[in-house]
Amino acid sequence: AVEASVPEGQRAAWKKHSAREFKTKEEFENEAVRHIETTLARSLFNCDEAAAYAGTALAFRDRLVIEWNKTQQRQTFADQKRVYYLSLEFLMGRALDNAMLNVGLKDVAKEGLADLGFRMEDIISQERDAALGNGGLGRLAACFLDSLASLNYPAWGYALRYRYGIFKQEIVDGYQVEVPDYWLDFNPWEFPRHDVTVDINFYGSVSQYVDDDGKQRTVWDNGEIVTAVAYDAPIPGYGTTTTNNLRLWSSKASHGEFDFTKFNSGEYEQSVADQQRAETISAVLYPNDSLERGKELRLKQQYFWCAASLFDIVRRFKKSKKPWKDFANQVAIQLNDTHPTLAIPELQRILVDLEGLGWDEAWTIVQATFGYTNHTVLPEALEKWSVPLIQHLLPRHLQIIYEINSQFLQYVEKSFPKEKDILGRVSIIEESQPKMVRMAYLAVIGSHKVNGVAELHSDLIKTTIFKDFVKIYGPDKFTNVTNGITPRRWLHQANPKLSELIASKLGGYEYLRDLTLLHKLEAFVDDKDFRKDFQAIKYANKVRLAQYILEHNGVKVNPAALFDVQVKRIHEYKRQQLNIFGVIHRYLEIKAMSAEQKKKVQPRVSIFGGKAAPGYWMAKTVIHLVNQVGKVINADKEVGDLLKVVFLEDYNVSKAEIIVPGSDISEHISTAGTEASGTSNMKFVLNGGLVIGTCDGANIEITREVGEENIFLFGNLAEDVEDLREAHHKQGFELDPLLKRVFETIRSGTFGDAGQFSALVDSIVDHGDYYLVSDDFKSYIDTQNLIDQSYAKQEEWVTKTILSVARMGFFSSDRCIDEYAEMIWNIEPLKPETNGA
Ligand code: T68
Repeated sequence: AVEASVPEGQRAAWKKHSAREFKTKEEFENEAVRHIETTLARSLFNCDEAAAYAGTALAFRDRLVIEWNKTQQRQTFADQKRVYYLSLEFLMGRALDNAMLNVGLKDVAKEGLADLGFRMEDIISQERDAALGNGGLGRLAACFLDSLASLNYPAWGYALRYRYGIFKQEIVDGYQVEVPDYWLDFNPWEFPRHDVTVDINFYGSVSQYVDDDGKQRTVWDNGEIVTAVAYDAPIPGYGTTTTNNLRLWSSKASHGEFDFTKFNSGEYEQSVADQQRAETISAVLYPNDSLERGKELRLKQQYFWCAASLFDIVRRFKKSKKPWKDFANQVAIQLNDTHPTLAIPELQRILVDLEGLGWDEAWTIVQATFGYTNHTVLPEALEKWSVPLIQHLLPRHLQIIYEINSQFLQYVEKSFPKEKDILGRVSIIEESQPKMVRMAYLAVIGSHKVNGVAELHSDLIKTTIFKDFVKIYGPDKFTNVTNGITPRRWLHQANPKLSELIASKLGGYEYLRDLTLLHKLEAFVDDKDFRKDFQAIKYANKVRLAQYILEHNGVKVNPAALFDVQVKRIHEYKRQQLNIFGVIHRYLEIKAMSAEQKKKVQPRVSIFGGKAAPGYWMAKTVIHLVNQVGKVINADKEVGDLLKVVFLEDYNVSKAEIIVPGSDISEHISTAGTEASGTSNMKFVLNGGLVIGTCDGANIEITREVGEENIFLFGNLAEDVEDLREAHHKQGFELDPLLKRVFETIRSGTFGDAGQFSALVDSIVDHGDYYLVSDDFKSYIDTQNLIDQSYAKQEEWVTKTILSVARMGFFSSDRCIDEYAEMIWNIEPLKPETNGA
C-alpha cells in the first residue's frame, strides 16, 4: 500500500487549498493573466503573442497537472499492470491545441483570448513543434500516447530529452540545408524532476565473486558514470481526465556541475570537458530514418535510455513488495523497433547480477515482459552493432548476449538436428569481420510477441527476415497490428470544420472516441446540403494551403486545381523520383499541346515536402531536382495554371496539419514490399482526399475498407519484385520509352546542369533500377490520367471522398492500442471515477 506523506489530521487543510481547475472564460482569463503578470513578469504594456501563448499554455498546463497527479495516484493505488512504451522517438508536434481540445475548453479559451486582445490561430502558431523524431515511427509513438490516455490505459512513454530535435530544413538555391533545432528555449510542457535520477555505467570491467550464500555472482564496475535526470510531460486523454506520463531522460555529468577534485587541482578544462561529454549523450536526435551507421554515441544513447528506464520501472515494481514472479503481471514493455533492444540484456542483468535470481527464472520473466514491433524489412535499416564496440562499452551485456545466444542455439540444435545451416542463419552473432550483434534477432528471442505494422508487412517478415524463427517458435509468436492514427489530432484538430460537420450529422463528437461510428456518414452521401458543405470545407482547406504556398514559396496556385501531395521523408524506396519524373512527363505533354487541347487539361498543383537524411546524397538530389523542375515549370507561360510544382520547406507535424486537409490526391507509391505500413495515407483519406498508391503497406487494407473503386492503385506486386530485380541483372531491361524521353529532357539541361542529376538517372539506367521506377512508370502515368478524368466528374469524386471518410473507422490508433492491449500486453483500462467529480 502507498502511504500519504501528510498526516491524517492535516489533510483537511490540504484539501481545502487543493488546486482548482478553471472551467469558465472568466476563470481562464484570470489564470492566463496571472501567469503573464507573475510567472512571466509581463504586463498589459508588453504582452506580445509569445507571452500570450505562454500564459495560455501555463493556464492549461495547470489543469493538466492536476489531473496528471490524480491519474498517477490512482494508477499507483489500483496496483494493476502498466505498459511502458520504449521509443527513441516521439514526434509530438505542438501541445497547446491538443491540450485545449482534449480537455474540451478550446472555445472557452478562444473567447477569453479575444477579450484579452488576441486571436487563437496566432497564439497556437507561436508554439514550436516538439520534433523528437524522424518520421512515421516517431509519429506513431505520439499517436499511441494519445490513444493510451484516451482509452484510460495505465501507460508511460520513455525516451530521451534531446536538446536538438530533427534538424530544421531550409531550401537554399534548391538544395537542402540543415539548421539545428534548439527547441528548449521555452517549453512549458516539461517538468524537470531533479530528484529522479539514475546513475548509468559505461565501459569498465566485469569480475566474479562468491556471495554470502555461496552463489557465484558477477559485478560490472569501475566504468564511467553518467547521470540520467528525468523530465516529465503530461499526456492528456480526450474526453477523459486520464493524464499519462511521458518521461524523457537528460544526461549530465555524475558529480553535479563539475568534478570538483579536478576543478580544484587546476584541471578546469578537463572537468568542463567531462561535463560536456556527459551532456553529449542526450544532445541530438540522429536524423537517419532508415540507415544504421553504427556510431558509438548512438549506442551510448540507446543504453543510457534503456538502463535509466528499466531502473525506473524496476524501482516502481519493487515499491509494491511483490515477488519477482509477478513482474510480468505488473509490467509490459513494448520495444518500438530494435532501438531499445539492449533493455533485454539489461533486465536480465538486473535480475541475475543485482537481484540474485537464477538465469532461467530471470529469462522467463524477461521474455514474458517484452514485446517487439518491427517497422522495416529493408536490409540496410536492420540494426547491427559490432561485437568489439559492445565489448568495450558494455562488457557485461556482451557476456549476457552470448549466453542468451548459446542457450538459444542449443535449443535450435536439439529441435533441428538435421539442419546444419540453420545455426549460422539464426545466431544473434553474425560471423563477419568484425563480428556483429543482430539486434532484431535478439529482440525476437527476448520477446513473447513480435508484430509487424500492416498485414502485408507482418506476412513478409514471417517469410523473409524472420522465416527461421517462425519455424523455431511456431507462427503464434508473430502477429500483426495494423497501424492507426489519432482522429483527435488528424481530424478534429487539423480539420475542425470537417469534424464539426461530421458531428452535426452523427449527433455529436462520440465518433472521435469510436471512429467506427463514421460509417453512419454513408447515409448522407446523397444529401445535397451535406455534399455541398463537405465540398466547401475541402475548398476552404485548399484556399488555406494555397495561401501558405504563396507566403512560403511565392508561387500563386489556383485552389480549383487538383492538389496532388507527396509529403514524407525522402527516400529512394518511397519513390519521390517516380513522382517528379511523372511531373516532367506531364510538362512535356502540355508543351506539345495545341491551344485547343490545353483547354481539356485538368489543372494540377504538385506539392512535395520532406526531409532527406543529411548524408543521403541521392535523396538530396531528388529534392534539388524537384526544386529545379518547379522553377522551370512555374515560370513557363505556355503552361500557366495547368501545372505548378512546389517543394514545401521543413515538413513537420504542424505543417502536416495544414497540408493534409488541403489535398485532393496524395501519393503513397513505394516499391511494393518496401513500405511497412505508412500512416499519412490514413490521414489524407480521413480528411477527404483520395490516394494514388502501390499495393504496399496499409494501402492494401485501406483498399479493402474503402473499396477498390475509391482508390487508385498501380504498379507491380510485392510477390513479383524479386523476379523483376533478378531479370534486370540477368537480361538487362528496356527503359520505358516515356521515361526515356524524361531522361533525355533532363540530360538536355532543361532543368539546369544535367550532371547534378546524373546519379539519379544512372541508378535506373545503368545500375539495375533497384526500386523498379521504369517497370512501374507506364502504369503510374496511366493511373494519373485516370485521376484527371475522375476529378473532372466532380460529383462522382465527392461521392468517392465521402464514402472513403465514412469507411476509415478501422484506422484509428484506438483500435490499434486495444489490439496491443489484448494480444500483447494483457492490460486493462483504469477509468477515472465519474462520481460527479
Ligand atoms: C516507419 N519507419 C515505416 N523509421 O517506414 C512506415 N528512425 O512504413 C511505418 O508506417 C512507420 O514506421 C510506423 O510503423 C520509420 O519511420 C524511422 O523513422 C527510423 C528508422 C531507424 C532509425 C530511426
